[in-house]
Order: sequence, then structure tokens, then C-alpha cells
Amino acid sequence: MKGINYFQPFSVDINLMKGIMDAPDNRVVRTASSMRGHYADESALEKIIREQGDPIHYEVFEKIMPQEYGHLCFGISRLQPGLVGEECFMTKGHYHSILETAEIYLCLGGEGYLVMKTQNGDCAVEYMKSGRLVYVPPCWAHRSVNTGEEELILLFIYPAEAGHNYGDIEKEGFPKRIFKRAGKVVIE
Ligand code: S6P
Ligand code: ZN
Repeated sequence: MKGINYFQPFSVDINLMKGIMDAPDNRVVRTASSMRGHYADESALEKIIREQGDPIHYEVFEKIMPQEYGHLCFGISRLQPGLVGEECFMTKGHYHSILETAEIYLCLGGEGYLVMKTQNGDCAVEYMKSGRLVYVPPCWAHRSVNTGEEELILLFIYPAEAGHNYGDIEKEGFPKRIFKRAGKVVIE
């Protein structure tokens, strides 16, 4: 059609086992020190940073898309297994800046939970394992948590205009945390 600035179709190769995207435009690396303020046991996190040399906590591989209505952003996140004190490794979590935007997560490997929260305090927790898809509706903050022994590998897709708001959920916190005690997952 005349007048449309056509975006060129493209393809991406993803190693589903390793959770690595070939030739990503952007690779975000979050180390343990970037998680300060998120875990219940702050001194346990400091110990990890001190004794393990600020190890990688999670990585995100993504394609950079035009941040405008109509496009989709997508990528892979790879969250390491482990505990901070008794609390399972997790991502920071965020609302979308355009709150009324949804997201889909498809678990490719490992196991864990997606913890979600609304601004009125509702909380939801969905279990994830390979082959399971979680729908995050508009207006829910979301964080992934690795409760397994392997890396938790997730494919995510969301509207490209959504943006990320980390500040509000950082102040509010998520109502539920996920721990491992004597090998058992405890959500409280
Ligand atoms: C983006 C999507 C994921 C997360 C990633 C890391 O909307 O939800 O790409 O960015 O899982 O989590 P976080 O909370 O550090 O952005
Ligand atoms: Zn998101």
C-alpha cells in the first residue's frame, strides 16, 4: 500500500537448550550487586557479592524494535539458579510504563514462578516449567523466580511501546516472596 513505511521482516535463531539468542541487539547483564534492595536477607546478598565476585544473576537477550504501537518486543531471559539466604534468585520486576500493556512468557527450560502484582495489592503466582506459557494481563507488575536447579529460560513477547517502570514496584515491593527451605519451595 502507498504511504506505508514497510518494516523489513527478519528471523532470529535461538538456542532453546542454552537460552541464548544469536546476534542479539542488546544483552542486559544483571549481577548480584544490581539486586541490592530486592531480597529479604540483605547480608546474604552482600556475602555473595563479596565471596563470589559479584556473579551474574540473570541476562536478557533482545532485539531492539521501534518502540511504537503495532510492533512487538521479544527476547530471552536466562536466570541463574541459587539462593540469597533462603530466597530463590529472581529478577527485579517491573510495571510497564504504559500500564495497560500485557506480556506473554513461554518457559523454555528450568522451573520457577512468575510473581505478579497490581497497584491495588492483588497478587498472583503462576508456576513455570518447560512448555508452559504464562499470560501477564495489562496492569500487572511481574517478576520471574527460579526455584529449580537449572537455569530458568524464558521467551517473552510484549507490545513495543510498553516501556519499563522499575521505580514504583521497587518502592511497593511484591507481596509474596519465594523461598526454599529444606529443599521445599515455600511461597509466603
Ligand atoms: C520485559 C520483560 C523481560 C524482563 C526480564 C528481566 O517487559 O518482562 O524482558 O525485562 O525478564 O526482568 P526485569 O524485571 O529486570 O526487567
Ligand atoms: Zn514486562
